[in-house]
Amino acid sequence: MTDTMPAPTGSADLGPERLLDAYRMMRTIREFEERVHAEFATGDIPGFVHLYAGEEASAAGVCVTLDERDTISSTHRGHGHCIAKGVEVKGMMAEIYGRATGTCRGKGGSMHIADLSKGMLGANGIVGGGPPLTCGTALAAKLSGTGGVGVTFFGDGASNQGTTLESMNLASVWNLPAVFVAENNGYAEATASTWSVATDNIADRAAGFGMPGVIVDGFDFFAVHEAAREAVGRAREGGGPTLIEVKFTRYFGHFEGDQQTYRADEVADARANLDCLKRFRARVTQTGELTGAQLDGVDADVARLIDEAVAEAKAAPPPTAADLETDVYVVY
Ligand SMILES: Cc1ncc(C[n+]2csc(CCOP(=O)(O)OP(=O)(O)O)c2C)c(N)n1
Repeated sequence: MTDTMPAPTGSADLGPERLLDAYRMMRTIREFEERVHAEFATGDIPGFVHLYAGEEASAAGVCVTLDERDTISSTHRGHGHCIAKGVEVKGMMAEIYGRATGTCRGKGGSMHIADLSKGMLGANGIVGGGPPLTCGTALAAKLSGTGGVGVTFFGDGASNQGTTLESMNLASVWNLPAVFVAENNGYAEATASTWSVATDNIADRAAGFGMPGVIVDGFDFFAVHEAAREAVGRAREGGGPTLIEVKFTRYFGHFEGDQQTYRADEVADARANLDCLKRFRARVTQTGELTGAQLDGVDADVARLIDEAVAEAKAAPPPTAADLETDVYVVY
């Protein structure tokens, strides 16, 4: 931790085992994204890829509070959400390579990874597509009394979409067990959120929908977790929805290939001074909740896992022409 790096705030109350799980989630996301960044540059990965590096504390801080009753909906920048909700990493990598062994048998690609068995409703190429899905699963959980909570992650750009605003209204009117997580990374493609969002903070809009709104430092796992634990707990107990605004910086361009002419280099500073993984490590080793050796062990496991995932994805077969007619309709 550097002198300028703010100390993480918020209490974890997770215990060493779940703290290690949270660290593994964040490290896996980071390693996955750094590797996809490098592999995409070789030209082997088809389609568009939007990377989540820098934003790990949001997915992990929220998802570590969830269980198998709960669902999440995601965005075009969805790899981190998938990993945090437990989607299998090798299947995800194969999906991104368009292989038949992928999570969606190579038919979805980066922007459409879904695994309903894990409560992951899908990454989503439609900006603002996730919140209405979460209203649906939250309503289903409420009516069937499962105690489940629906969480939707969406960007600052998506926060301006009618679907998102309508969903927040509906969730409040129907008192749904839902949590709205606005991931404000400062830009929608090249448009600054300070320009496109009419209020100073996205969370300020919560009052207009009759729900609590909270702003958290998105580089601080513990701050995100504390806000998420409270929001998820309230939703589970019938207290209705919450809007959490998570503020941070994405480490890569909007998509792979983005020249990023619209922003000054805010990334070097964030990586050096704000990074969620560095701050997590500093906090848990200072408090003695975890040791550096435990964290190093996770780093080594994750590096091996991602190496294997890439090698297996590259060696896997693509879908065949016959696969075109399968998985077209889903029966629930
Ligand atoms: C309905 C719709 N409009 C426009 C687009 C094109 N588009 C893809 S990503 C994006 C920006 C989204 O920004 P934000 O919600 O802030 O998410 P971020 O990329 O910053 O994670 C846009 C406009 C789209 N995919 N869907």
